[in-house]
Amino acid sequence: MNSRKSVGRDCLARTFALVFLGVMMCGVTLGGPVLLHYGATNPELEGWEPDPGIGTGVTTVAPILNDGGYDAWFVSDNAASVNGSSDGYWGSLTPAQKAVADTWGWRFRSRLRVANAPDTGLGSVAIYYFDGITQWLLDFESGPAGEQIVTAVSGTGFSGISFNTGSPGYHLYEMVYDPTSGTTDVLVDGIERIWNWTGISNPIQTGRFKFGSASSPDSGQGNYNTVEFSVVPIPSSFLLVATGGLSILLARRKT
Ligand SMILES: [Ca+2]
Ligand SMILES: [Ca+2]
Repeated sequence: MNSRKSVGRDCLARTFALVFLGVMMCGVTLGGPVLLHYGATNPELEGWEPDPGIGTGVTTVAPILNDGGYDAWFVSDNAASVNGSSDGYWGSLTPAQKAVADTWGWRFRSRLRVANAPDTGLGSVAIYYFDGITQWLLDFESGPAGEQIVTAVSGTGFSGISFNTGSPGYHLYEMVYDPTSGTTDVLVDGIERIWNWTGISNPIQTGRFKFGSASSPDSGQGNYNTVEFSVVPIPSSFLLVATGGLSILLARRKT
């Protein structure tokens, strides 16, 4: 092979490799937790944005310590009618984070409990995410013995697919979005309980996630121990395959 051509191709392959790895590293950097609430800390100190009704008589908030072994921040919707605004705490994705979330997926999880028993759901205790097309909302309620029930909302009036945990107290709820199928799975305490959920159409907002009351026509208190929205990083297995493929490409260029 002409040596000048060979050097040129090597240079091209190396440039491609650097650009490729740069893009991949950028994707990895963008992955991981975007915003986290933990324990009894005021979410505003953690970077969450409060709705106007937060801390008013309509919606009271406060720390709560050793609540069955967990510290938490509670959000209590005190209005049995629809609130003037949705009363919760917001976080937003940057356009770059939103692009990674759309392509590689996202996870929104919370360890919480509905404090009153019984308490109908109807959005008074909720976590949700707007992806620009669909709203993914988990609605929480409790039964007579305080057993915690989660509903993946897919219709009007907060109707949807429900799972009864069968026990009171805190549980860990996770929404995991699969960009391949465009559906979301719901895990409770690490076990998949709801799958192939398609959410509910809502193109009004994009790249925003929230916990608290969703302008509910109902009252109710949620005690939030953990709330975390994560953009899913590029899987390391993909990186291995990609870099492996690149090595083969470079080796072939050299022969
Ligand atoms: Ca309300
Ligand atoms: Ca309620």
